[in-house]
Amino acid sequence: MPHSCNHLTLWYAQPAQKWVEALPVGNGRLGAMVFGGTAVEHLQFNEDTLWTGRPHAYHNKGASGHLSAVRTHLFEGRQAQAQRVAQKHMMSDPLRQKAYQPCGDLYLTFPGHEEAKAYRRTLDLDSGTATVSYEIQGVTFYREVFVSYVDQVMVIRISADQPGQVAFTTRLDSPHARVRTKTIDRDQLSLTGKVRRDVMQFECRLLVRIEGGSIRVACDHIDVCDTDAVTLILTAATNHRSYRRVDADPAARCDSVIRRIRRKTFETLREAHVTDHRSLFRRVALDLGELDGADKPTNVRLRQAEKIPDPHLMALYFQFGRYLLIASSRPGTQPANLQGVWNDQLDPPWDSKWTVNINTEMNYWPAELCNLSSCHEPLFHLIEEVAETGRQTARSHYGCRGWVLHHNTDLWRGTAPINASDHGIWVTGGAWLCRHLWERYLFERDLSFLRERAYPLMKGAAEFFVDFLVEDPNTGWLISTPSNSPEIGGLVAGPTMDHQIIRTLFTDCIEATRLLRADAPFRRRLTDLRERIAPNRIGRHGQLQEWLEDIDDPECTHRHISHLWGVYPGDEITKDGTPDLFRAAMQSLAFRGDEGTGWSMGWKINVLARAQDGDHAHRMIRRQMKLVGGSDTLYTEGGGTYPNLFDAHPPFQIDGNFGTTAGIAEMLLQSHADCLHLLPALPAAWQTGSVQGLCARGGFEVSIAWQHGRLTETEIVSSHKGRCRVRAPVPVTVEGHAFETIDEARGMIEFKTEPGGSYHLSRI
Ligand code: FUC
Repeated sequence: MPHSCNHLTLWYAQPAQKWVEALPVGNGRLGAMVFGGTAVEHLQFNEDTLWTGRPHAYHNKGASGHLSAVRTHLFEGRQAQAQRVAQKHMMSDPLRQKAYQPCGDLYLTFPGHEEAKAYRRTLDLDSGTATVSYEIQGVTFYREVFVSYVDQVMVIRISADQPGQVAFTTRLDSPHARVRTKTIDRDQLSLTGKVRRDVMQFECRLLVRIEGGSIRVACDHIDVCDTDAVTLILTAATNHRSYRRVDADPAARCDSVIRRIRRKTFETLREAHVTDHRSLFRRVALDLGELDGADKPTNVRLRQAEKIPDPHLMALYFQFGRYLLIASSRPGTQPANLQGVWNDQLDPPWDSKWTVNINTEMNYWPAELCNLSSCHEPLFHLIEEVAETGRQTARSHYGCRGWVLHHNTDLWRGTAPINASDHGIWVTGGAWLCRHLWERYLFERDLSFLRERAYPLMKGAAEFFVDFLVEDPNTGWLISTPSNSPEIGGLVAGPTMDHQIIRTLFTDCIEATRLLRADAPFRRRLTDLRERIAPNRIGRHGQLQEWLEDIDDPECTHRHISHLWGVYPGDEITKDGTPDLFRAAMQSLAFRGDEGTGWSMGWKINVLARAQDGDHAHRMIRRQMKLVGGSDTLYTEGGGTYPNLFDAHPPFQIDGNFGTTAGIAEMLLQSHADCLHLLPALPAAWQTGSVQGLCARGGFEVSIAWQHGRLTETEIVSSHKGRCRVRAPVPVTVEGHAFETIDEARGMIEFKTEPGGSYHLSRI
């Protein structure tokens, strides 16, 4: 029996009591939390299109008629009136968006399994499999759970090391009211349900296969007796077809999935899953060094790491982030929402939506860098859809062309401002998402992607701002108004973040039109407007101003660091390129402080990586990995990490996992400033280590090794004919190839590349 205790395994010596102790598995569409109880196993599962609501256009038809009044109030310093008018006339209809829903619960009851010995519960990141094993009266029982993307099913296998020992009762349940169960074909249970008062319908299907022994199927449960092993196969589906249509047949969908796997053995299903999972997961390896005690349970190690940093646990956390993206975002699925694909509540925190004033984007920070480019795909599809609905919102809320997305969207692709005008009216959500399209181009250099998918969406987002930007009567600059600096300071004229995002969008569009040799008049228009957008400014405390006026409060420790967007994820403020602004940005960061929600800390790690401050970034990772979840009241603790390594906002929010994963990579490799910067922020605590398979802008895959804090060797694989510029912390040579020294002081060299060429750099 496989008993994984390798370097890529989370493990625990007891079953999960709480949801944030259970272990997540998923295939992007289906997700489940495995609790691992001995007498009762509980798998709480989700299907990513099960939401409240129905197809709906949220835009508010008369809104744009009030735009000029709101602007005038803001220009003349009447913020409260501006917010009042906007709240009354310019908000989404209805005011709130809909919520992601849990789907069901699978329970297995094992009589006589209360007292178990040698208990072990694991999540093997490398095979994408959760396991449970324990011993009862000399018999070892073993469970294995995975969710296959290839076959679209969750597979659970229960076995024992002696024949005829496996016996249990299984049933399906759901938190939704009025669900119905029935049996199908003497080996299946079906559960059907409906989201209360809404149109969403779903069905879950459980197929039971026994080896030896007997099976008895009742209307709401299945008993298996005296079997050698049992394989349970679960799938689920809804009637969702697209954000406009909910006319699919969940039963037919389940049928077709079950039909396709009917003849496949457990081994075949498992092998297909593991091969698929590893084709993504194994692209990156990370070794940050070892510590004695790496074989202890993960929760124990988290506790210990509060005293002694555990580099191996950090590497595990990094790989867990990559694992979560593979498990929550695959081509054809919904993008990872605030909780990825995992949610057990009918009324989840912030509706478990896609919040785009930081959270959704952060989910995708590791996608390109950490070699999971295909997992980015669902986000691109969402952008295509909000670009459609966002066109109506642009027109009816602002009388503008192009498309706009405010700070949230849901399954129905709402794009209008929600909740309250003081933070809901924030116009740069779509423009920020467009950065992801451009970044994909930068990483892969695929001109057809740029031409066919990215640029048309980027252009639509830019067109909105061509119409929306207005001249500030006080300064003469073009500004974004009304908007806000997420979620602080209320509705204003000209928050810094908006200008950074819009300037970057214009710059990216200008570059795209050059590459595509298209749209020259539009390029000229953007070039002209870009010069007139309000610039970044340094305020009286030496800070980067968050607003047009110099009103930042140095005491404010708010979780959002929106005006640092230009440092990360943007790149218009860099340490070497714009040193004064960069210093100001770091002053702003220092005022905000290290403490924060999970995602706030995740963002700060990336900014500190760009500041090339490895030791501070490392302290932030330790803070992020502080174990929380000891108490029942999730909201009472600060940001950190739950026993299952899920990020605590609190409550659970997956963005911090992804932000920290990206941050760890960003400490080892950067490529935003016209070169591959090797080990830009290596902390003293990571003395010796290596990373393989990170991606860099320009079409490169990079592996780096270091010893005693010094780079030893690097392998760069290029997908293109061109040039590669590398900045290394020690003098390097490119073995067997000519290279030029570009900047000796900064250790910058350049060499020619061929498609598929592999270049070995070593220390001179
Ligand atoms: C933004 C943040 C909150 C939370 C929510 C989902 O509104 O300010 O902290 O993450 O999104």
